[in-house]
This record gives sequence, C-alpha cells and structure tokens, in this order.
Amino acid sequence: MLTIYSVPVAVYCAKLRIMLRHKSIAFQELPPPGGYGSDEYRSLVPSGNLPAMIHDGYMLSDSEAIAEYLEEAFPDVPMMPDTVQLRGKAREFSRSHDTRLEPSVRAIYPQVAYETRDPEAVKAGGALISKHLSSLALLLSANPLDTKTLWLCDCGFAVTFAWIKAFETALDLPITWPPIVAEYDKRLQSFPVVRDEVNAYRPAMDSYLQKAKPV
Ligand SMILES: N[C@@H](CCC(=O)N[C@@H](CS)C(=O)NCC(=O)O)C(=O)O
Repeated sequence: MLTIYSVPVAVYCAKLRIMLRHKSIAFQELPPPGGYGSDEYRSLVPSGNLPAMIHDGYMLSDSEAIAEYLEEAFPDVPMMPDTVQLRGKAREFSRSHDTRLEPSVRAIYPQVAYETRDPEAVKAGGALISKHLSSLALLLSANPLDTKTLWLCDCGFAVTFAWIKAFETALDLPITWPPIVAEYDKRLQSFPVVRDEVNAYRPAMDSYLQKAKPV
C-alpha cells in the first residue's frame, strides 16, 4: 500500500498526484496524523513537511525524493529520460521549479488577504516571478527533452502555473509570460492527467483565495 500524507491545498502534493496518476500507481491520501505541524506527525516524518510517502512501511519525504523513488520503484511508465545527460537536464528543470520559481510564487501568499495586502509587495512579487519565468524561457529555448512525453520535471510547473494565473486574477499580480513559457503551459495542459489534476485541485485553490476578496 502506498500512502501520501497531504492536505488539499499543498502544491507539492498536487505535483505528486500528477505523477502517481500518470504511472497508474494505486495510492491513498491521508491527512498528516495528529494534524499538520504536530509532534505525532514529526515523529513519523521528521521534516514535518508535506508531502510524505509511506510505501509498505518505508517513509520518504520531499516531493522530488519521492518522485525519483517512484520512478525507480514503478518504471513501467518512464518519466525520466534514458540517458545520463538528459536525466541531468530533467533534474535541472525540476530544481529550477522547486528552488526558484515555486518559492517566488509562495512569497505571494502573505499578500493574499485583502485587508493586509501591500500593493508594492504584490508588484515586487510579480516582478520576481516574471524574472524566474524569463529564466525558464531560456531553459526551454534549449530544451533537449522530447516534448510529447510528460516528464517528472513537468509536474511541479503545471501546478505552479495554475497558481500564478489564479494570483493574476485574484490579486492583479503583474506577470509577464514569455511566449515559450505560455506555450509550455499549454502543452502541459494537453496531457489529460495534468488537466484533470488542475481541475480537481481548483476548489482547494478557490477556497484559499476566498480571503483575497474585498469584504
Ligand atoms: N521542497 C519540498 C517543499 C514541500 C513544502 O514546502 N511543503 C509545504 C506544503 S506545500 C509544507 O509542508 N510547508 C510547511 C513546512 O515547510 O514546514 C518538497 O518538494 O516536498
């Protein structure tokens, strides 16, 4: 049995669900035992982070560590390329998402609440995200990975792009989308498993964004 500890709004859990469904891996999702941030959860998952996975008694946390584990444990539908150099490039994409683009999007969360929003911080946040999108455009312009395949490194981007678009609408977040990144987003949405996850995830996003509305 494969269990993922998650909460509905968690970005990195949505990233993993795309991969699990693409590989047709049976899994169950459970809330963190004892609640998020509890001592009970930390006794099981020392980082206290979500997502975490328990697979036949084996615990692993961090979405990328879990994703690479799943790739090796369930190789039938490959989501990593078959050469060492292409795998290096796939990891470069993944890291650029997990360590740069997504953290810049997460930095907007404190600006969601309408009453305490600082318009200057929203503007600066939009500029930083746009800067990371322009770096991603450069990576994509030299992308050696087959564009007809859904790769492990694509899963996080699909979810983060959904958040950026939601923030554009809910917060007037000023974003410049390089055309190649907008095309990449469109290509990711053409995979049914991505579209289905983003649609299923949307109610959790909408619920989080309720506080963005003027009271
Ligand atoms: N790089 C980590 C990030 C995970 C992460 O930040 N998870 C959030 C929920 S989406 C969380 O657990 N935040 C609380 C914390 O960091 O203590 C991963 O890929 O798993």
